[in-house]
Amino acid sequence: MIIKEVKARKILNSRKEPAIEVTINSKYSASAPSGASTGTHEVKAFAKDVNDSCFYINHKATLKGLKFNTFEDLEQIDSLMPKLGGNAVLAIQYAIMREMSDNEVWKFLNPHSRSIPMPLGNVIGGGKHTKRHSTSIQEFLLMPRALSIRDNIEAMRIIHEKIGKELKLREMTDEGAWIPNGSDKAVLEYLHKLLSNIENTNGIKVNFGVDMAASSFWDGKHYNYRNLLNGKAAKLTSKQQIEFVNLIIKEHFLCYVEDPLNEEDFDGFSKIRQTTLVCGDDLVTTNLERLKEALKRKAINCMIIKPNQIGSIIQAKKVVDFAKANDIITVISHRSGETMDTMIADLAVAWEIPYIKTGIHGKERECKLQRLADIEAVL
Ligand code: 2PG
Ligand code: MG
Repeated sequence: MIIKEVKARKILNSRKEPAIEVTINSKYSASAPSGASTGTHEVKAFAKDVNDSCFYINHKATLKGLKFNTFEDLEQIDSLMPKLGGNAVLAIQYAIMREMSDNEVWKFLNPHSRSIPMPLGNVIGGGKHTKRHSTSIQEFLLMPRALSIRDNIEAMRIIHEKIGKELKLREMTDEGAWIPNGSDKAVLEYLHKLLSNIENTNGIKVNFGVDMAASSFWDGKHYNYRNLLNGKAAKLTSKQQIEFVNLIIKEHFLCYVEDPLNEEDFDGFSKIRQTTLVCGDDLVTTNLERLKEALKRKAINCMIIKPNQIGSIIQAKKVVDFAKANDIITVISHRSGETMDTMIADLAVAWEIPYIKTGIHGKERECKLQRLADIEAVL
């Protein structure tokens, strides 16, 4: 396909922050999300700001006439990074992929895939995803174990609704998770008990885990919990944090722990029980060099893939391939400030990524799950 026309405009993401949408040949559009608990090593979303990136795409970039036939051809866009920033590059690449594939990106990239990811659904949360007083742990995540995505979506929806009613909660985080009144420890105990009873889970085995996003409450010396237990704040040293995380993994059978330590503590990560999925998000930031470091230091057995952390679909694919070759489990993920773009669902299928973290509640989250259900129905 040849680019005849490119249009970029400012839209708002789910947090009402400016985001970019790019349309190619007046037909297919794509947009990119933004984080709140961003890792220090992420690329900049916009070189200057959204308006500047839109202006550059609309009036200065020489995209017209460029030809794209394969995934690899998208590398041509990577060179615009210094002028545009990662989110703008990604939105252009996504829109071109839609145009190349007539909106069937997963099929275009990997027609033989039969792989639908298991969802990780944020059901209770706090941290940087709300301005209200809440847990320091950012996300409490459901991992339903049915074989079909449809059944998994339904189980998560039922549990989400049940928790809201049972705990009489009204407010939600940026990602549509309930903001609890209790302590971090109380939430762990509650979820453990709730999910142990299969009657509460639509008859499906549902495990749970956490994204601690620990950099967001690390001050360089301590992990500062606002309400760790019984309404009491607590300051934990690195050593105490490692002990605490290992304890809750064992006590509550956590199947997944993301960013349990701050984003520079590779050695601390290596001391977390790797009988569970120990996942690096801010630690790795979808960056090949940081993944290599994490491997060398035996820090993780699992990692988050957020294409906009690295700002290029080509570079994100390299990271996924390298992770797979080294037996690191991958989890493709939404951001807390999301758009209606569903590309991560297609990428999960095309790249045969085993897990997707994309929330449970809210239209920007549900559209990605729906896209997976639609692909499953075709398969
Ligand atoms: C995370 C993400 C998504 P944010 O920490 O994993 O849940 O949050 O987009 O705010 O970085
Ligand atoms: Mg995270």
